[in-house]
Amino acid sequence: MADIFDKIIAGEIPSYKVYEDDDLLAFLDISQVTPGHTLLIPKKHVDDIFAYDETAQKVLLKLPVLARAIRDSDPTITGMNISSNNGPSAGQTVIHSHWHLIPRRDQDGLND
Ligand code: DGP
Repeated sequence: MADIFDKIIAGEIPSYKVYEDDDLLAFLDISQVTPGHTLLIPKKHVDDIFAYDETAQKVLLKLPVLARAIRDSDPTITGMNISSNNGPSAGQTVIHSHWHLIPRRDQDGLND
């Protein structure tokens, strides 16, 4: 059964796309923890990191490239939280593997 991210990939649900190639898609998270909060996903449906194959693993090489591009797009971004919840017991709510890239700014106060 198609999950919500499959529908975003298919264009059946609108999203603000940040990056796309044959295997990967990045788009803004609907609930922005901070401005620019982005999700990076493999287009091929894999539930979680435990199911990664060679195609899904391309996400892992794209993470630092995308992180740098997001940071470089906004001079106020000075850090970034990057994480992935794997399995409902870990807080995963959409069962299609995804990585959160959450820009951080000095004003967020995490280094106070
Ligand atoms: P997680 O809790 O790690 O499974 O994160 C799922 C994320 O997916 C959550 O931060 C909100 C986001 N999300 C859920 N539905 C949609 C949607 O329809 N569009 C977008 N852009 N993001 C969504």
